[in-house]
Amino acid sequence: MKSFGYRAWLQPVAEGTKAQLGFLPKLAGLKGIASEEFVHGLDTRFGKKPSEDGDYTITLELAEKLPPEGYTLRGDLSGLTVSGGSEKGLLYGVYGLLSRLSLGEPVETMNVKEVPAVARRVLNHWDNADGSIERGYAGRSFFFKNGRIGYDLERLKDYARLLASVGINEISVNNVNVYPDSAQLITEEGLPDLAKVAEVFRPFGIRIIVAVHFDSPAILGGLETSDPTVPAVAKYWEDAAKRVYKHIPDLAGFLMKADSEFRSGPAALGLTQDAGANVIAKALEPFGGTIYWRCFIYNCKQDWRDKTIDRPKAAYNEFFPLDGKFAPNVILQVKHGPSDFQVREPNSPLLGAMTQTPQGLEFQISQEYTGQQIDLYATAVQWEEILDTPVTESCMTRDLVGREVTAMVAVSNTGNDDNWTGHLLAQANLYAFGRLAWNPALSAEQLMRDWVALTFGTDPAIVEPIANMLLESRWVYEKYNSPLGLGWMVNISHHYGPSPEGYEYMKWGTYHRATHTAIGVDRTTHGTEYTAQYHHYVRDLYENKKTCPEKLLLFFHRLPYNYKLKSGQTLLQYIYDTHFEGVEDVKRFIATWETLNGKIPQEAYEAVRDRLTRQLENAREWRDVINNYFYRLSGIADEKGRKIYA
Ligand code: GCV
Repeated sequence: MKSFGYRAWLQPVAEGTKAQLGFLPKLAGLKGIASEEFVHGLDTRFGKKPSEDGDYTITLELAEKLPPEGYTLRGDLSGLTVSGGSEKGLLYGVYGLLSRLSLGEPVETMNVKEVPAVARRVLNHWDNADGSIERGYAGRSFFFKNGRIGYDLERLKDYARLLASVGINEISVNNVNVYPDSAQLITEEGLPDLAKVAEVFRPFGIRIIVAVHFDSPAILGGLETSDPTVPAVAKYWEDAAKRVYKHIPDLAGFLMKADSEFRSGPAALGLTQDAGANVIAKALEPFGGTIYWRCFIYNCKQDWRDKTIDRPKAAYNEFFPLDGKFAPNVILQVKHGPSDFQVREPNSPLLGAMTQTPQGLEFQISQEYTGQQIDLYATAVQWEEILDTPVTESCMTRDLVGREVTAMVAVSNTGNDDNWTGHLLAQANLYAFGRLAWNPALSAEQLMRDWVALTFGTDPAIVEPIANMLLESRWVYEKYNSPLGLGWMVNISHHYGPSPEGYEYMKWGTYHRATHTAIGVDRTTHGTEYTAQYHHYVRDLYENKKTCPEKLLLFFHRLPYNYKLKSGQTLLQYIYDTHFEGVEDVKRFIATWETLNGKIPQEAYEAVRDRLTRQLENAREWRDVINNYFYRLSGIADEKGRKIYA
């Protein structure tokens, strides 16, 4: 019997909830993975098996008029038909039906049509061949062991089901920081093992991507250079593509982190990024493969004294001039913000700017800067805000999805912890990413409610408190974290807990430049001119302190501590207040959670309570370190006289 956490959102429905299946299904139509998954789902969720004597017929059929991944669910009193545009669409239809049944939707009136907004719904794993996971907070890798691919087949299959059930259809398994061991994945020695992984995921409609090393031609091919303009290098990539596709004919493509954080790349050779991307694209093209080329490029050897460089400007400067120069099978993978997955930052100015180049919008499900799966943090709330951000006066970021944004990508938060994600409630983030990639119009509220109901049952006395905690969690975390879009006040390297000046004198380009009177970097056209990278409508919003969203004030402006916010609070008082509040909010979360004792499985209750207790410690630490830091610098006391440990 699998544990509660392991089953994630594919739980048996709770006894006595309205979701109990009121009929005995008879299964008709197409046989294959979709029918197998339907039988599996009925059994594990409802303890029922379809029977010839069933009193309600579920028919599975293909319908050519639907897009391949689309499906319909049409039910009436006599039965329900799941139609899929292909076997894959049918599989999604079955998962869609099973979740609706778990949520208690009546079959007789079911009338649903679903088509994904983007063709590529991608998870990047940052797993290393030695079994460690970069920025992983849920144990070790379940893809790799001891320098090579190594997995538990049943677990991998269960993972494939979990991902497919929310529509994820491509995964990279190895870290974008490709080390020598995982560079080997595209060699004759490495490929048979990778092909076996692809085999596990294939029936679930999930294709594999491999992260490749820019220097593969030299490291693996024995060439003297990896310069993509050298014909032998282009030939190396052609041969590599042939080799890889011989083993994995449906490989989705390659993923590249070049010229970033000490990785080699075209810029290091005096070339532009298209020179590298297009050579690999050409090699992959005959096989229908795509090269995902990451835009996370900046100077990571900056001198903090040098104010002429502003890190958030880097990706746009590197890539915008190249718009239109990339081969059609290049997807530029853009992190949602210009910094690096901070708790609050504006959207990347590349989003919406490049109209001639397909882009992948990259999120981080793994909570590197957002509590590391110890603190509660519903990423869906942040993603909703990101998608709700204007690109021009008439276009929201959400509108780009399915247009320039042809892939939704996220860094996975899973590992071999029994419950997959360390913090049980962090499963909600993986679930939400899949569904949001399928349909970016879904609200965080809907996603959180559905996840809670599928996981813990549909009883409102359980759904309401947990969904509300999740929906509040982003703001609560932000309250005790680095304020108003400053970012980065984290402990160096591991990035958990506060260190207000941890990165201040380092080479990474992340400075807030606090003095005793003011803090922040002026990124307006009077300062670093970062704002000029946006469409003028958005630029004007951010330029002006009065129209700049207040939660981003210190990202865009340098301000004195006594600057008055719209609430009438000074900037500094706002910082004190939010930091005190954040801790109280976490205490409230714990109290709310304690009301669930006895109402949800004990294992889940205790595991989450334990994480919340650790979160409280972290929140206290943040509150006291940040408040103390600002008090020492400014000498301005808290108006409410609370303890600042000065
Ligand atoms: C995989 C940040 C993280 C790195 C990560 C990098 C990236 O800098 O701290 O661990 O490397 O982003 O996205 O490539």
